[in-house]
Amino acid sequence: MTNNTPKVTIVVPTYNERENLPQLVQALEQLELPGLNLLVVDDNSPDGTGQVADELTTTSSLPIRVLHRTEKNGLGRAYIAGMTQAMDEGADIVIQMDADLSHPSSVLPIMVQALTTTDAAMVIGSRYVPGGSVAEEWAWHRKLLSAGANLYVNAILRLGVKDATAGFKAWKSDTLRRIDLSTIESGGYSFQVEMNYRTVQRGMRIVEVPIRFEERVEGASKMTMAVQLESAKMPWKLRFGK
Ligand SMILES: Nc1nc2c(ncn2[C@@H]2O[C@H](COP(=O)(O)OP(=O)(O)OP(=O)(O)O)[C@@H](O)[C@H]2O)c(=O)[nH]1
Ligand SMILES: [Mg+2]
Repeated sequence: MTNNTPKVTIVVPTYNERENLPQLVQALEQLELPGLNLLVVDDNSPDGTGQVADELTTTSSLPIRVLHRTEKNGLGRAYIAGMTQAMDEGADIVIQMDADLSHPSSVLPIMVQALTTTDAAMVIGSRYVPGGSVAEEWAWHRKLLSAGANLYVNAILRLGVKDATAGFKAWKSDTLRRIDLSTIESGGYSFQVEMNYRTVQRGMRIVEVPIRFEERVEGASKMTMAVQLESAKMPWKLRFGK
């Protein structure tokens, strides 16, 4: 890492998050974490999130860049483009975070510290380790689906992590280079599981720190049936495919 202060790039994919993004930026500004900067990856959101992001690049005290993509192409594809750009721009640490304020920014310093002071290759902001939780507003069937998805994924892939589907993660850039992002197959949310699998396959260590996962503040979920189907198939494909 360079000069002891690592360059920490948060990659935030957005699709129709115009109400949430300014609030997220404000929370990140307040952290005053040295080396912190933000890369927004917007898939040409119809609600104008891309323009909101552009405006934030001039008004925020945080360094912000916006990667504009032409169409909605799935969470996995947005992350691969964003993480690749972050590494090209010299990030030492790359963080994945949702725009909808579900992920507590207050835990970011702890995740960064875990990466810089231990041999962890990646840190998960985890709902399912002691001290972690999901918002009470979550309906019982959603809690069941989330817990079930974790059992399912771990039964097939034996990842050895409690929160295998989490979307709040901090990566050493070295880990991402070893994973070879360009060959990741997932288009949608199964990206999270595929990335964990690659990490474990290459013998690298994943550490989990507890978070409380909040209900999204504004806007609607982008979870679709097609996305869930891909997520259901991906563990089998990873385990038994070629
Ligand atoms: N650029 C881009 N961003 C996406 C896409 N799909 C989802 N996102 C973003 O990825 C993040 C996670 O999506 P969410 O809809 O919050 O998924 P979720 O957290 O499982 O669902 P909720 O709990 O209902 O919010 C959000 O910041 C979304 O705006 C996509 O196709 N392209
Ligand atoms: Mg969300």
